[in-house]
Amino acid sequence: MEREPLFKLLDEFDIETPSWGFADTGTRFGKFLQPAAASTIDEKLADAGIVHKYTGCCPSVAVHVLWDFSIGVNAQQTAEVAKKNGIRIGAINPNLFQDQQYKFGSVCSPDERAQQHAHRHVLDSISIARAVDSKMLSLWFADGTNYPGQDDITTRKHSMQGALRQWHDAMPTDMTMLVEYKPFEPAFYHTDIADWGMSYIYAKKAGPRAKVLVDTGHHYQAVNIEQIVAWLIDENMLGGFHFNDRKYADDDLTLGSIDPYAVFRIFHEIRNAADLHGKDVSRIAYMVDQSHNLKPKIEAMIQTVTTAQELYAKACLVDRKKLRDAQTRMNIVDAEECLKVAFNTDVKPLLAEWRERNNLEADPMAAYRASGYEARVAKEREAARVARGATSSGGYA
Ligand code: RM4
Ligand code: MN
Ligand code: MN
Repeated sequence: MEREPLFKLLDEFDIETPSWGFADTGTRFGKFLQPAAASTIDEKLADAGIVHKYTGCCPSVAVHVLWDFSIGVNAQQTAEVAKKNGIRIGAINPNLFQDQQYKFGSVCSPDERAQQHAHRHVLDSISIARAVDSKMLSLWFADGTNYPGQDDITTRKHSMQGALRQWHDAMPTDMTMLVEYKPFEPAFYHTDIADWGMSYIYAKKAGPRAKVLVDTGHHYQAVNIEQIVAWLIDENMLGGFHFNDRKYADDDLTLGSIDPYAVFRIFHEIRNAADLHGKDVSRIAYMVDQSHNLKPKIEAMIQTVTTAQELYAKACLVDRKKLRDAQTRMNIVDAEECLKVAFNTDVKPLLAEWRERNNLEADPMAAYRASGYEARVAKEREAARVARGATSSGGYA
């Protein structure tokens, strides 16, 4: 592939970072605190701005309503803070799993008060989206049951359908609803949106602006995620991704840390859909959703987005003409080699060149480390925490 078209594809490849990826996170066993981790939304936005400054490909940041906006907060002001940091607010993630009312679920709960609470929260989230000019409402539900017989699966399905339809119609007309699925956890018997087929059906019933969100960690072992991606694009139903990697379940490790070839194969299907099948893939939302508990937050994020760029660039390099030819000749070895050759190409020099063209440092990680940002904010944030009388934040993020 020629340099120019590749660089154009890289120009268009934006990745959204999550506000919660800059905060202290942990597992259900505990949280290990980092002095430089962000605790306030302003700190999270400053860190997201730094990632964009060094990578040039992360112009927006996803927010989690309960973790990032307190009641009575002026959301427009938050959008201003983002702007000052050279970024904007991206997907709005309502929180439908933390409140005590949600013990038996949110919209699928048999408890009407939980359903109403969820309904109000999503409408509030849509108002926040309007205020910050966000075009994405990203929905993930912890809804499900823990024991056979606990509740009626079909009744719950109907509740979810009704709620999604209502919220879809409450969104501004230029807003997209993303419906995320996850096979289990925290529900351990059945989950109300357990796989991509369920997300697809819910999104279809909700309305034309609802699409499926694929979180790479939300599948059972060995599921062929790239096939799901190919199908969803072909059906015009792929809304976007939550990027992370996994070894066992929803481990939330950094993207490409365990299986970079799998990520490459996903990108290959996206490029294939565009180049071979004429699909418009320009509106796919690439978002990071990880819980890099032990890595320094900003380094983890820079590592993640540069890994995503590298794997995307490799997928762009697949010689699709040659591949089609090998497929037509039914030559499996030649066909597979097309993918392997692209995957094994060292794209680091190409990316360095792309960065230099965009007035960025060739090596974002080295440049970030040399800036001394982490040590500086660690000091400031420790002092700010002491002044606030806080030793650690209570919530997950
Ligand atoms: C879930 C899922 C969602 C995220 C929550 C906190 O596993 O990945 O996207 O918002 O975690
Ligand atoms: Mn997710
Ligand atoms: Mn997850």
